[in-house]
Amino acid sequence: MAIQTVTTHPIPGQRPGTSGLRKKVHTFSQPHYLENFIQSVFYTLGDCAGKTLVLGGDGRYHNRAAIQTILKMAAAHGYAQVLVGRSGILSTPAVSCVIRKRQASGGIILSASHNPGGPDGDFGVKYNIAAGGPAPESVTEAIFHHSETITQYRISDAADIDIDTIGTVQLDGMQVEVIDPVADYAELMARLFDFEAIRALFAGGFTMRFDGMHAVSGPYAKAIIEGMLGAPAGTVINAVPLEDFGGHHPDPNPVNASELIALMAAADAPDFGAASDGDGDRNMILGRKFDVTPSDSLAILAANAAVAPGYRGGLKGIARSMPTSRAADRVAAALGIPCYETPTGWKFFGTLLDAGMATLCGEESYGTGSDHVREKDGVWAVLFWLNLLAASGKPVQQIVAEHWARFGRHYYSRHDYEAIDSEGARLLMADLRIKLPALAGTVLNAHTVDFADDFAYTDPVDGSTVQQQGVRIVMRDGSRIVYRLSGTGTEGATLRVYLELFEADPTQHHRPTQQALAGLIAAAESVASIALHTGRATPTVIT
Ligand code: VG1
Ligand code: CO
Repeated sequence: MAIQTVTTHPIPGQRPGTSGLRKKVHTFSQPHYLENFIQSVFYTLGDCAGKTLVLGGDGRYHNRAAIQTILKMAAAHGYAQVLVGRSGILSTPAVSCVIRKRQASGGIILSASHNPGGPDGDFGVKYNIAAGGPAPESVTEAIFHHSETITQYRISDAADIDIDTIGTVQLDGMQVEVIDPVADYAELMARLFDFEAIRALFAGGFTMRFDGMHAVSGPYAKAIIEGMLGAPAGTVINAVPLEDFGGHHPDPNPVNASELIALMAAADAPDFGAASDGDGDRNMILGRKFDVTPSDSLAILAANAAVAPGYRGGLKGIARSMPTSRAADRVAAALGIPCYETPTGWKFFGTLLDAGMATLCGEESYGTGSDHVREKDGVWAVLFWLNLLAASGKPVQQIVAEHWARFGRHYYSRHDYEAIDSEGARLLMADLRIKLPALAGTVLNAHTVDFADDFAYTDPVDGSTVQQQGVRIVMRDGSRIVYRLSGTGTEGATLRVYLELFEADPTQHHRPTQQALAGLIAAAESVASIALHTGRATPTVIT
């Protein structure tokens, strides 16, 4: 066995986006593509000798091949040990959990998250730091700069190793420990939530469907919800990870999880429904014929956190991404704790969590999490809801309605215009930015603009700054319109328009969301000329 130094050349476009580097599989599988990026990660990290790395992915097409390549490159860089999930499986939150528990120096997650998989789908790589969270911008930028000047990479010529059997294998001088992907994570969940109460709930006939969407969370949900909590077999559906996610889009929203939505609308619907995404960090929460918006879910969990043993000591603060509704802000105010507003992407929560300033975090994109790990966490959110349902004895819809009655309702929706022309998208944002200074004081469909700006953020812990994180138009009545371009897509550009309207009056809390937001939707079009710039009369996905 020998370490080879392979000559390569920079491949353009290896700048990580909102959450890692995402490209089509055929881009990732071209010669040197993955190797260049991993070598750039290792250059950024510096001396890797003697360190421990965690490695796993969501099981999508190319996962296994990529794991073998990365193991051989890790061996060539002197890592003492790599912990790999069996069969290459580790959810994003499980990687975060294992990094922290085993005090690894970091981890590599192979996933394009909610993007479709299979040979014609997407692949992705994320690097997580020793705290367990996504690499901050300073690290991802350094990786990108190395990728622009790379001339060679180092890799062992050892044979592929068996990653399907738990145990330790030697790869050159490096130990590869194949671990149970679920064990450490399940043990953490059992410490955070009242498993006794949830077991009693299921024993009493409470019914649920968890849709694994043939992605990574199936094995976790099966082991915990059916195995440890005693829910009947069949509670977890689409539980086996498939390389192409069964041809579906592993994005848990009411549009993509249509099978689950239909189940929850049937006459014999279960009491509770939930789903997670490709890499297991997102969650969707459903009652009978009822879906909970992610922004409301964050606020409701925060307001009821004391039901869970892991949060009984109180919350230090709440953090939400800027486009996420301000429902959580009202809960934070009631609890007398701070609420932080960060740019989109979980990497911006890391410093707040590390500093003990925030306990719960959330994003409108079906992401919820806490300081138990440094990633958003799908199964965790579902267990939190189960704990709440067990403690309250109330159905999902009633919990939400009572929350609105107490705090007011933030009507909320996101309109996505996917795979639009990149130049049109760029022009739309540029035109919008020019208009911003003149918008304050103008009236848009009966909403008077308070201020309009391009969101910039200074991290309160480390002082780092980022600009242009989304254009927001904030009304005097608290309504908001936010425009952003996605940083996770792999085709053209995706425009996201986020709409929020606050309604204090409980008699007005049960209107259809799109109807309640109609005035703001029209205002969003009139300000940004969306149809003109995108060539689309309607969004591709409304959540
Ligand atoms: C999207 C979401 C963002 C989320 C990110 C990663 O990013 O809007 O809230 O953090 O995906 O989620 P963007 O840039 O496309 O809007 V995941 O589950 O795909 O890692
Ligand atoms: Co994800």
